[in-house]
Amino acid sequence: TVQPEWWKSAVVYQVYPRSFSDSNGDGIGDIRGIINRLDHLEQLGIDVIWLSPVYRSPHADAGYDISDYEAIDPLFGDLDDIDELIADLHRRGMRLVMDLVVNHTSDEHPWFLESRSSTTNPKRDWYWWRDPRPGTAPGAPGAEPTNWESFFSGPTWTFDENTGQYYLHLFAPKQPDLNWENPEVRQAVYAMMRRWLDRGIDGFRMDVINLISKHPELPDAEPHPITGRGDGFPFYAHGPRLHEYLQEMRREVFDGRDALLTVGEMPGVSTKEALLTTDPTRRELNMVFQFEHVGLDHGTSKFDPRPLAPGALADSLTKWQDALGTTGWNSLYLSNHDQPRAVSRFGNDTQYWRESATALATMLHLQRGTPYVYQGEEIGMTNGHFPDLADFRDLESLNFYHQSSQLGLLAENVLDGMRRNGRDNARTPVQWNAEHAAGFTSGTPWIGVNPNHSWLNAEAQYQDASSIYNYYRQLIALRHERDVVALGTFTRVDIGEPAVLAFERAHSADLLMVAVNLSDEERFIRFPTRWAHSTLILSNYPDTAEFVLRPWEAHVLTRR
Ligand code: ISL
Ligand code: CA
Repeated sequence: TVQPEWWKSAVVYQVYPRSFSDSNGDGIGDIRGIINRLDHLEQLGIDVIWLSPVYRSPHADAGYDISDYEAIDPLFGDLDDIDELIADLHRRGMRLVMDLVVNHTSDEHPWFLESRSSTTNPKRDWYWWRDPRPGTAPGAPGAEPTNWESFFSGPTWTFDENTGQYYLHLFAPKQPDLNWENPEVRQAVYAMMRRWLDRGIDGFRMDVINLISKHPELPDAEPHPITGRGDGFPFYAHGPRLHEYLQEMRREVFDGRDALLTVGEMPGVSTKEALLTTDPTRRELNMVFQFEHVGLDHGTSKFDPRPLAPGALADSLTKWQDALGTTGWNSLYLSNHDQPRAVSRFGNDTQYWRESATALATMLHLQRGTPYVYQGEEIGMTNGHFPDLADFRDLESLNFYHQSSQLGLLAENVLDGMRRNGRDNARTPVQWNAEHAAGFTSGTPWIGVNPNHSWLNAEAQYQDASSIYNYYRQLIALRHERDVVALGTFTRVDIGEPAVLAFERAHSADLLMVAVNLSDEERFIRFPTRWAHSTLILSNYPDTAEFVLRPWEAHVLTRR
């Protein structure tokens, strides 16, 4: 029988299929490529794969624009490949969670093709259609129904000549937002989800699920002085019916099945909303991805990065541990396909590459919550190498670049921002070995391989007992061996050094103390006296020094 809360002691590994492993030499990763690499994941000890979208898609946003939820894009394989992946994973005692992108579809989805065909089409109301702003010339700048700025630059509305109305897209024009107010939309989504579960998958990661309920009046935002557009987030996120929809989905899709993993991606979520969503008595989701810690280094935008204050990361994560406490549940992540590489962003990817990658992992994996490893993180992959504009692929970065040059920003500054925080950093091919294209493909990869694959690659780390990969194995094993890691309470311990995150975990008589130096400098530490007689069970340095944690040193102690 399936443990109802198995996902509390599970470690999830995110596969971004385009960049994981290419089996047929076309330069794009595919499902067969994943099947070929399952030993790497099993050896690591991971329990679940979260697979980013592999559905049929025009790939305007790398698969997050879906034109058929129930077909696999030929770039990635076919349904037989998915069935084989599910069977192979289950044979190994692992599970598969699929991405669910239902805030929007592709503009090439048959639902949208029908919806846009006429104002009287039965599916017209499946999307957000609105008249031009009164007193304006339809289609002209400023005639959009609201002044919201899209996530990918430009207005959130596109004019449709044929029917004289605008449709809403919080992301690219090729990603029209579904209208969840319409019960037919919800039922169509639930039916599709049920068919995937019947196929044998073990849960969903739900893309921008906090955007499915919008403020029905669609009010204007505070306009930016130059673009005239503003942040509509307060009106299109966490709308009045969000919790109603999530509870309905739970009943319609998940009730009566074995326990599944559900994680909602929620940019901008507050601790209060996260608690409402993950409190199990409310029957919504198991956990959410919150965004506070991945926004700490944003200036006027993500492409205007600011240095992190010492202790800012530790303080933010502690705040979330405390807020969700023993009522809600955290998902723990430092990187994914939308974020720069954790070791480059929060660590030191030159002088303390190995130390900082393992320190960050220790800090994250030993908190209360379900940890997520993003592909390549387990070998300490670093930000990509993008000398020129032509090296970038992601539409978010490219749109931002073009909008910025229209506004007269200095190209070199904008490029620097893209190099630091652009999403392509996470999307360079996984570095399997030191050979051609890092062993990712026999052909030409769709995006440049990081030149550091000559020394930074999985093969070089398997046999090296002190490698990042083998350190992750120990951390993951610890979660599986000791209930305190999955189930223990979290209490931060103030040791007088803001750059050190120290915390206790307690589960009945089993106690852990975790102390991580999140800086390039040696830090003095004194543990509370109750830790005087304890055993060091894990550390990322080969030896210990008295009274100090060296740069990025991490200690895990236990006592009973
Ligand atoms: O990376 C971001 C832009 O700065 C995030 O705001 C991101 O757009 C947001 O987290 C939503 O992400 C998800 O939905 C997007 C898709 O492009 C991302 O890849 C996905 O993770 C639209 O489907
Ligand atoms: Ca391929």
